[in-house]
Amino acid sequence: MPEITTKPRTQVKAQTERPKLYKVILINDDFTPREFVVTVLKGEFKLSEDQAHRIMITAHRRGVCVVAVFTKDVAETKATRATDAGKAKGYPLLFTTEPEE
Ligand code: TYC
Repeated sequence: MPEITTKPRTQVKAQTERPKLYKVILINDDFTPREFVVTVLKGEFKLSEDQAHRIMITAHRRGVCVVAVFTKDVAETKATRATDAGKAKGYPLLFTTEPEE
Protein backbone atom coordinates (compact mmCIF):
# COMPACT_ATOMS: atom_id res chain seq x y z
CA MET A 1 0.00 0.00 0.00
CA PRO A 2 1.48 3.41 -0.95
CA GLU A 3 1.59 5.78 1.95
CA ILE A 4 -0.11 9.13 1.51
CA THR A 5 1.73 11.94 3.16
CA THR A 6 0.18 15.35 3.54
CA LYS A 7 1.87 18.52 4.63
CA PRO A 8 0.37 20.19 7.66
CA ARG A 9 -1.87 22.93 6.38
CA THR A 10 -1.34 25.34 9.21
CA GLN A 11 1.87 26.43 10.82
CA VAL A 12 1.79 26.78 14.56
CA LYS A 13 3.54 29.98 15.54
CA ALA A 14 5.41 30.02 18.81
CA GLN A 15 3.46 32.19 21.25
CA THR A 16 6.46 33.83 22.79
CA GLU A 17 5.91 37.41 21.63
CA ARG A 18 4.42 39.92 24.00
CA PRO A 19 1.30 41.72 22.79
CA LYS A 20 2.01 45.22 21.52
CA LEU A 21 1.07 47.86 24.08
CA TYR A 22 -0.82 51.08 23.46
CA LYS A 23 -0.56 54.37 25.32
CA VAL A 24 -3.68 56.22 26.41
CA ILE A 25 -2.99 59.93 26.03
CA LEU A 26 -4.85 62.78 27.71
CA ILE A 27 -5.16 65.94 25.59
CA ASN A 28 -5.54 69.37 27.17
CA ASP A 29 -8.38 71.74 26.33
CA ASP A 30 -9.49 75.14 27.67
CA PHE A 31 -12.97 74.16 28.85
CA THR A 32 -13.08 70.92 30.83
CA PRO A 33 -12.88 71.68 34.57
CA ARG A 34 -9.71 70.36 36.23
CA GLU A 35 -11.65 68.52 38.93
CA PHE A 36 -13.76 66.74 36.32
CA VAL A 37 -10.62 65.52 34.52
CA VAL A 38 -9.32 64.18 37.85
CA THR A 39 -12.64 62.42 38.53
CA VAL A 40 -12.61 60.73 35.10
CA LEU A 41 -8.97 59.66 35.51
CA LYS A 42 -9.73 58.11 38.93
CA GLY A 43 -12.89 56.37 37.72
CA GLU A 44 -11.69 54.97 34.41
CA PHE A 45 -8.02 54.33 35.13
CA LYS A 46 -8.21 53.47 38.84
CA LEU A 47 -5.69 56.16 39.76
CA SER A 48 -5.35 57.73 43.20
CA GLU A 49 -6.34 61.39 43.69
CA ASP A 50 -2.64 62.30 43.71
CA GLN A 51 -1.73 60.34 40.55
CA ALA A 52 -4.81 61.66 38.72
CA HIS A 53 -4.01 65.24 39.73
CA ARG A 54 -0.40 64.96 38.52
CA ILE A 55 -1.49 63.60 35.13
CA MET A 56 -4.17 66.29 34.74
CA ILE A 57 -1.68 69.08 35.61
CA THR A 58 0.95 67.66 33.23
CA ALA A 59 -1.56 67.65 30.34
CA HIS A 60 -2.73 71.15 31.35
CA ARG A 61 0.86 72.52 31.27
CA ARG A 62 2.37 70.55 28.38
CA GLY A 63 -0.67 69.89 26.19
CA VAL A 64 -0.62 66.09 26.49
CA CYS A 65 0.20 63.41 29.07
CA VAL A 66 0.46 59.62 28.87
CA VAL A 67 -2.06 58.16 31.31
CA ALA A 68 -1.07 54.45 31.14
CA VAL A 69 -0.35 51.60 28.72
CA PHE A 70 -2.61 48.63 27.95
CA THR A 71 -3.22 46.07 25.22
CA LYS A 72 -4.88 47.63 22.14
CA ASP A 73 -8.48 46.66 22.99
CA VAL A 74 -8.27 47.79 26.59
CA ALA A 75 -6.56 51.10 25.66
CA GLU A 76 -9.20 51.88 23.01
CA THR A 77 -12.11 50.96 25.28
CA LYS A 78 -10.83 53.08 28.16
CA ALA A 79 -10.01 56.05 25.92
CA THR A 80 -13.51 55.92 24.39
CA ARG A 81 -15.26 55.58 27.75
CA ALA A 82 -13.27 58.43 29.28
CA THR A 83 -13.91 60.69 26.26
CA ASP A 84 -17.63 59.81 26.36
CA ALA A 85 -17.79 60.76 30.07
CA GLY A 86 -16.74 64.29 29.07
CA LYS A 87 -19.09 64.35 26.08
CA ALA A 88 -22.02 63.43 28.34
CA LYS A 89 -21.33 66.65 30.30
CA GLY A 90 -20.80 68.74 27.15
CA TYR A 91 -17.01 68.97 27.61
CA PRO A 92 -14.44 68.55 24.79
CA LEU A 93 -12.29 66.26 26.97
CA LEU A 94 -10.27 63.94 24.71
CA PHE A 95 -8.30 60.74 25.23
CA THR A 96 -6.47 59.14 22.31
CA THR A 97 -4.36 55.99 21.90
CA GLU A 98 -1.09 55.32 20.12
CA PRO A 99 1.20 52.28 19.87
CA GLU A 100 4.31 52.19 22.02
CA GLU A 101 7.55 52.35 20.04
N1 TYC B 1 -7.09 73.16 30.87
C1 TYC B 1 -8.30 72.86 31.63
C2 TYC B 1 -8.69 74.04 32.48
O1 TYC B 1 -7.89 74.94 32.68
C3 TYC B 1 -8.08 71.62 32.55
C4 TYC B 1 -7.69 70.42 31.76
C5 TYC B 1 -6.54 69.73 32.08
C6 TYC B 1 -8.49 69.99 30.69
C7 TYC B 1 -6.16 68.60 31.34
C8 TYC B 1 -8.13 68.85 29.95
O2 TYC B 1 -6.60 67.10 29.57
C9 TYC B 1 -6.97 68.19 30.29
N2 TYC B 1 -9.91 74.05 33.00
